[in-house]
Amino acid sequence: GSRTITDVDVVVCSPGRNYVTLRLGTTDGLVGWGDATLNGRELAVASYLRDHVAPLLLGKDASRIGDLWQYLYRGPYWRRGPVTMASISAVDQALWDLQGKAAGMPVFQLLGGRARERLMTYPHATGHSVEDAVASVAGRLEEGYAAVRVQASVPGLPSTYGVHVGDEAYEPAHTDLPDEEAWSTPLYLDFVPRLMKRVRDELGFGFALLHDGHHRLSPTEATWLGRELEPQRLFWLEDVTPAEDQRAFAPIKAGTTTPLAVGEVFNSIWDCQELISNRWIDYIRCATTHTGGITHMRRILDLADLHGVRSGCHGPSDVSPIGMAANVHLDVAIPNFGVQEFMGYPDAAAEVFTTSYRLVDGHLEVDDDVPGLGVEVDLEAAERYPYVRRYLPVNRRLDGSMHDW
Ligand code: GCO
Ligand code: MG
Repeated sequence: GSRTITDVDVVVCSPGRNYVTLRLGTTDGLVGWGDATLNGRELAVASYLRDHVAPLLLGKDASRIGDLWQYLYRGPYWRRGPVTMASISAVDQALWDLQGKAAGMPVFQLLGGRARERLMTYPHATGHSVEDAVASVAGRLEEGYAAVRVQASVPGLPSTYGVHVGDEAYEPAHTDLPDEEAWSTPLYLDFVPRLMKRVRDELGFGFALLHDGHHRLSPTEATWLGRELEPQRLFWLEDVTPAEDQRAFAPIKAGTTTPLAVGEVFNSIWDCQELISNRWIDYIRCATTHTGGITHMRRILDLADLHGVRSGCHGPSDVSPIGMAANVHLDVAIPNFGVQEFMGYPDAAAEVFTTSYRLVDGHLEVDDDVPGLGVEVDLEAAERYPYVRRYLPVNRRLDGSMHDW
């Protein structure tokens, strides 16, 4: 018979960092989970779900995933945007989770079945000096990773985004009000080629090396950096310039053979349509949590495959283990998988979320026999970790004006 949605709950918890979790219950007693975490703006999504989406879902047939997606996308008149699309993502993930549980199959089976045994996965290596950063990469390689992203403090700047603070592990949003970071393009451009050369000189070319520019360069500066980095044969150079200006990537692509990755702040296929169809990028970085869920990510990844673009789903600690599971189920099934980012999670997150994917020798693997997305959520544990206000930093140039990041 049909499976009707009987309850909709939104849980915001903070086991080490904030997560927005959607729970859907159905008449057949199944529970589906979805992730709607939007770093630094969590409560806006929680309200969108609670106040505007929950009333629409009650009584709906949970098996009609595609139709419910259209209902939530076309229905409100107002389309796209991170809050709307993260909310739709959570519903869509929860519906795929329910569909898998009803079928007794992991979601990747519903997506066409397994295409690979394990996923090349990259963690972050960071350092306050070049030596620290090289040592950090070496440590990651010893853990078994075949790919590593490296960021290090830019000499002459008081702090650099993407690098751990003190002894704490790097966590994007870690302050009650936005941290004010400082930026200098000349200092950055002077430093990064030296950093990457040292990594290759000391550790060789036997692994995929990645770097994230966090949207801070102009197209001309980005092209220069891409060229300087060509001898280090990067796996990718990420987010070189703010990508709402898709056409800015045409000259960069034409000017360097360093592969380009973009997309973690995108929320729909329309944000990357030109980037992909013109082949201006090599990897698409969208996260299932921010891009309308599995239903819409599949379209983006199919468009990408058609144009020789591979996946590199966003996987920082601010995508919850549910959203990571959604990435992982897509990753194992699609033909054009590239790499999966995995930052790991704060220890307390494991009290709330248990997953059927796991890290083995630096590669993510997912079980064959756990139905749905394979994530279980302990709501009592979640209650022990109430929401904590956290902001991402802002980025200012040395003259005090705001810069992109
Ligand atoms: C990445 C990202 C993160 C983001 C963070 C913002 O590549 O993992 O750039 O470091 O800055 O997810 O919320
Ligand atoms: Mg990034």
